[in-house]
Amino acid sequence: MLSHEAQHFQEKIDREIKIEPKDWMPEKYRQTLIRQISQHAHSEIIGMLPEGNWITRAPSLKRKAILLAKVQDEAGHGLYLYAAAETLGISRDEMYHQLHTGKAKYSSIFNYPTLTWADMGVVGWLVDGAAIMNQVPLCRTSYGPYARAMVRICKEESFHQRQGFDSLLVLSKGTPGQRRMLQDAINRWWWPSLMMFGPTDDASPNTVQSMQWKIKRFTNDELRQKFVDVCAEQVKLLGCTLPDPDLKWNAERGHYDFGAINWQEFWNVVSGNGPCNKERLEARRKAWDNGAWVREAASAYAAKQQAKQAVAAA
Ligand code: BYC
Repeated sequence: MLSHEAQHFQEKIDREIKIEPKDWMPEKYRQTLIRQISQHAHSEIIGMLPEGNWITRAPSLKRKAILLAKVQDEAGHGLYLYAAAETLGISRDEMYHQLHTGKAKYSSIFNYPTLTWADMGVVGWLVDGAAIMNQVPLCRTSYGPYARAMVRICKEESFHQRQGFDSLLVLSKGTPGQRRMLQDAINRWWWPSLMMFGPTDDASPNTVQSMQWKIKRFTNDELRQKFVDVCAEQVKLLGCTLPDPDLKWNAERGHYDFGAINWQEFWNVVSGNGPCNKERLEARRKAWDNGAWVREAASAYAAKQQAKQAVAAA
């Protein structure tokens, strides 16, 4: 039998009333949100690294300005999300600690290397495209601060996806070498992008409860299918193909069928053994250590200001 508080909580969820930081909530709801939002925030911050890698090598001033703006946006997304997670009673220092010690996960996709300029466009098209597919429904997630952060993030992600596709369209009309580079990038990013949606529904321990609490609005497999359906059409505009011999329109289902995902590779990457896991975490730890003097100076300044105010008040 549910307690009065638990009943009231579930009624609000069922009536689409947002849960706010000071409302009563089950401990498991709070912990699920802390896990998901902090993982999401870490993904944004770690996600800056593979793209940041190309800022100095962008082929024109226009592309450099666009890439710079995109990478800065990702930092902003991380900050809104850390702030949303803090409303659930965890400190930012604790979240960073969880990331730096490998306790907290971040999206598997950012453990793959960005080898050519075409990767920048493909990351925009496929990685931001997958992110949008997952994040638009999160604008209606049941926890108010997370839902509100997602509204702004989705607007920016939509620009990211378009700039990626735009740069790929240019490559697709370029030299044979540029077209080969484009197809190669699609071949390398396609399967990892499908893995971004998480394990299949029957292997996803969190989905059932997250759907009941309306944290998630669609299951991992539902979102993955929508993404495949969209990309299978978009790739035609680039004159390219997706690297899946089993990709085929299924008129009966009204969806594209697609081939088997290598889940062993996915779990290998998630457990820290992907191509770039070590490099990514090292970069984050180094940034944290190098920033120690800034944190100390800011704390010393805040203490001084507080002392001054106390004297003035006395
Ligand atoms: N990578 O029960 P499940 C971006 C974990 S960044 C790593 O299905 P859930 C961008 C999962 O955490 C976009 N781990 O979990 C930034 C769970 O772990 P626990 C990032 C994964 O939470 C810069 C376990 O596997 N987007 O757009 O119900 C540049 C079982 O999974 C992954 C978000 O974070 C993965 N791919 O569903 C460009 C969106 N998948 O229980 C672009 C918010 C699963 O051991 N997050 N795991 O801790 C979500 O929507 C959900 O957390 C997921 C997973 C759909 C990802």
